[in-house]
Order: sequence, then structure tokens, then C-alpha cells
Amino acid sequence: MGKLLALAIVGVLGALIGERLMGFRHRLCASREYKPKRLTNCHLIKGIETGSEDIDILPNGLAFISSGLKYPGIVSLAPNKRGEILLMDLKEDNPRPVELRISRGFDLASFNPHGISLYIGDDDTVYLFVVNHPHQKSTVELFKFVEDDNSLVHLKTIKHELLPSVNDIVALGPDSFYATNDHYFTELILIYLETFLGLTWTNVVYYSPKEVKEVASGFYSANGINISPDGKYVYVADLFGLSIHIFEKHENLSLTPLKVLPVDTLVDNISVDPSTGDLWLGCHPNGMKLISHDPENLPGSEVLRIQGILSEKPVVTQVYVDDGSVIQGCSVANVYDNQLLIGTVFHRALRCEL
Ligand SMILES: [Ca+2]
Ligand SMILES: [Ca+2]
Repeated sequence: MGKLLALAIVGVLGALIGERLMGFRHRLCASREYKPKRLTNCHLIKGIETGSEDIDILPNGLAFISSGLKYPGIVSLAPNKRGEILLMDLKEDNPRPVELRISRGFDLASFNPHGISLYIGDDDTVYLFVVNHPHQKSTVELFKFVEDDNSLVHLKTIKHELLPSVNDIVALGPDSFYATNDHYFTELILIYLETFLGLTWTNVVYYSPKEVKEVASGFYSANGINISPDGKYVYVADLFGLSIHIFEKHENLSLTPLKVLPVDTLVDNISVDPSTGDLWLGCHPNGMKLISHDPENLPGSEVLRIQGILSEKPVVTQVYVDDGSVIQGCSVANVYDNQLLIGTVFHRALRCEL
């Protein structure tokens, strides 16, 4: 009888693990095969070799790029090099990225920048919010951009218990934002367990110096976040949920879920074209390749454009796909005029003419 019971327990456990494994593989699009779809006029951006995780662009064509992310479970091509914020003027004929100098007193040695967001104040001051992971913790750094000097003045570091594992942010004011947490746990072993089991415990948090509160929850892994040009809707990428969540934003900063748009890929950051309201998504077409990083089977890149996101039938267009031979691990796509910038978690960056 004892043996029978043991056998039954082993059988049930085996079935449970098998079921979780199937779900895990599905959420990573582990079996997905894809063919490259190239644009005719693309060039690798010189000087970016070790990541361009997030890109935000000012209305005057200045693009800010976060580079050098070290993220648990993802390869880094320069593990001992600190991160940096690069600036590129997209109005130039042949734009080149330059590193922005950061004011004294900021701990540059442990700078590990991730998601970013720009905000233009009433007096035209440009604020740059940067998710940072010094020593694998999560903070949000607030900077003021000084254009004459190609520099960032550090204003403050924001830490909060509701911001334990921040991936991306969207600025709402000179010191307020929505942030996504991409994991519930902060210890590596528990992060792996949470991901494998498919727990939907991650969230979106509103932060201001006066109030901090959770405004949305129930994501497998909340990643990119952005806002519509009129400021009325908020878009959140659920990386392992293979979907975009659309929320209505209210005056008291709470969010109401409107709908979920499934996409067959792992969406990382979301950019919004300020003139059309179109969404540009940097995506990982096969998450298993991203985490395994096998040189024989490189992680690919995919860029999607969504038109009419609020309509009954949004149009989803696959704009660019690469098998990793050009760029690996695409995390962001952003547009300015007829230029498309494609950034990656740990690899190069591409500039294409549309
Ligand atoms: Ca961002
Ligand atoms: Ca991200």
C-alpha cells in the first residue's frame, strides 16, 4: 500500500511539473520559429555594442538611450562595464551617440540603467527618469538634462517598498510616474520559481512624493509601460502574458482595465508615436533563446506596430524580424519622423529609414 501511495504521489507530482513546464514553454514562445523580415535601409549604430534597453525621444529629435544593463538571467557582453545614458541627435544626417556626463556625487560605478522616460516641465526643463539597479536593487533616478553641456544633473534617488523590481516607468510630472514591477520576488531562486510556476503577482505602481499606490495587478511580468498622446490611456506590456493591457487613466491616477490585446510574442518596451498614437513594440520572438543564449541558436528580434489600439480591430503589423544575426534581444522600437530606432537588452542598436 505504501509503495502504491508513493507511486501515486510521484505520478501526480510528475503530471503537475509536466503541466507547469508546458505552460512555461508556451509563455516563452519556446517552440516559435520565425523568418527574418528586413527593412531596406538599416544601419547598425556605431558605438553601441552592449545594450540599448530603452529609448525615449524628445520632440526636437534628441534620442536618449539606456545602455549596459546587467539583468539576472540575461547575458551581458560587458559584465564589468558600468552602464551609461547615450544621446543621439536624430536631426543630424549621420547621427552618432555620445555619452551624457552625469553630475558629481552620483554613484556612477554601480550605474545599471534599465527603463527610461522623459518629461518636459512647464518651464521647458527636460527631466529624465531612469530605472536603476545598483547592486541588483531597484531605484528610480531623477535627472535634469542640460543640453548646452551634454550632461545630466542628478536630482534625487527614489526607493520604495512598493518598487522592489522595477522594469520601466512613464513620467507623469516632474516627480511622479507609473512604474512596472516585473517580478514579485527579488531573490534569484524565487524569481526563477515565480516565472516557472507562472504566477501573476506583478503590478503597476503610481509614485509621487505624496502618495504611492498599486494601480494595476495580475500580470505574469509587467514590463514596458507608456501613455497615449492625450494622456487618457495607459499601455502595459505583459512579457510572459504575450499581451498588451490597455487601461483608462482617471483624474485620481487610478487605472481601469479596458481590454487586453494578445500578441504572439514577448513584448518588452512600448513606445508611442506622438503624432499618430501608434504603438511601437520591441519584442523577443522566442524567450527561450533569450535566456539560454546559445551561440548556435541566437536570440532574435521582432518589432511590431499597432495602429488603432483603442478601436474594435487594432491593426498589428510585423515591421522587422531578425534571427539574431544582426541584432539580438530586441527590447525597444521608437520612431522620429521617418526614422526607426531599434534597441536591445544587451546587444547592438539599429537605425532604419521607414
Ligand atoms: Ca520606457
Ligand atoms: Ca523593459
